[in-house]
Amino acid sequence: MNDSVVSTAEPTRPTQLPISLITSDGIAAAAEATAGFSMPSPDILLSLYRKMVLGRRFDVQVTALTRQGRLATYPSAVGQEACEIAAVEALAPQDWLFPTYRDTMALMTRGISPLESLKLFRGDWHMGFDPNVHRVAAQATPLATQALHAVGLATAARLKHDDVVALTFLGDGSTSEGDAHEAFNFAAVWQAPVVFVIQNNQYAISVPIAKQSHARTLADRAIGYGMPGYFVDGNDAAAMYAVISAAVENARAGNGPTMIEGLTYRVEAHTNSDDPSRYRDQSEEAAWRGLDPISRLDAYLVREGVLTDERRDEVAAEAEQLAATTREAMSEEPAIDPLELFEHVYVNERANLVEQREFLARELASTEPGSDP
Ligand SMILES: Cc1ncc(C[n+]2csc(CCOP(=O)(O)OP(=O)(O)O)c2C)c(N)n1
Ligand SMILES: [Mg+2]
Repeated sequence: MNDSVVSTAEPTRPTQLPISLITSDGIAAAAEATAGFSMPSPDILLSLYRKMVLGRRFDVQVTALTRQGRLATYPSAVGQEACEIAAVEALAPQDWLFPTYRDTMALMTRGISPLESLKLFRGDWHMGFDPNVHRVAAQATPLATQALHAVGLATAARLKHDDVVALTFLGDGSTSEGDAHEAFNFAAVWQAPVVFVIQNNQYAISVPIAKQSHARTLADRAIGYGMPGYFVDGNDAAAMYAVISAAVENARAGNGPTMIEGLTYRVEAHTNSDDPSRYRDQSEEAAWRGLDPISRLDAYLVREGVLTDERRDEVAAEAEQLAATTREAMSEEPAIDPLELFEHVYVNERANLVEQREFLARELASTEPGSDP
């Protein structure tokens, strides 16, 4: 590609209504709702179904373990399985995923073990897995920083002619961050092979999307940056998979970034320390639970004769096994040395940190069993 040529092609504009392949009743959507995207094959749909069921069971289990005090905190992605799983399913092994704190389900789906993926939220260790093994970056808590990292890695890959696409998740609220703007802009300027998947779950903790953005959709912003934008039903795994796959292939072919907004809903609390009843109506939650992404795919696959009762039972049994493995992984108390906090921060020791470490060491020594309090 010639870097001095600025593309004058009109980037794809987001549709008025979210792109949908399967309606909320589990029926194939009408042609005008599909924006020309095709239904994925039955094998892919079955794989999406299985991974969504496993992902949800894992997430529900982790939330329960957090209530039991086994983890320090956990942001649930229940209700967002179509976005989480379709994104992972659309990536090739050599591609990179840049997740947020909400995307542990995606980490697990990409092959990271429960023990490793949960270390961070357990307060056990900064990051429990080697990012190079599964090509998954650290789960970012500072909002939108992961988008910059994705653009950086993708730009480097392009310069090195590596066949690598970077996909990053962002929340609706995170799109208000300066880092998100910088990532979108430079991804387009450098034509980086990046796919931005915005999970519009309609809340940034207690702030609803209406107080966050006055744009018709978040995907509309793509046009201003000069990249294609897609507004998709984020509870429709078939649609999310079709659109994300096309964006990944487009990036791989050297055609630059794409912004995809999946319209979904965070049915659970922001984290276990949040009480959503203080800022939203329970009937709203109930309505969105009725638009469940797994039941929708289940209904479609049954109607098409692809999902049998036997297969569903097998997947459910596999999910129970995963839940048991997850409980087992969290059953042992990790050996934590609080003084490790000070390691890996600076190459050269800093006087104030040395002082703080010595203070903590004295505190720990004075609280050891048998010491005089
Ligand atoms: C730079 C920064 N500012 C503020 C926060 C505090 N914070 C944590 S989560 C959150 C809401 C983010 O909402 P959204 O991007 O929609 O993601 P969601 O949690 O809904 O998945 C905020 C403000 C933070 N982590 N980082
Ligand atoms: Mg949100």
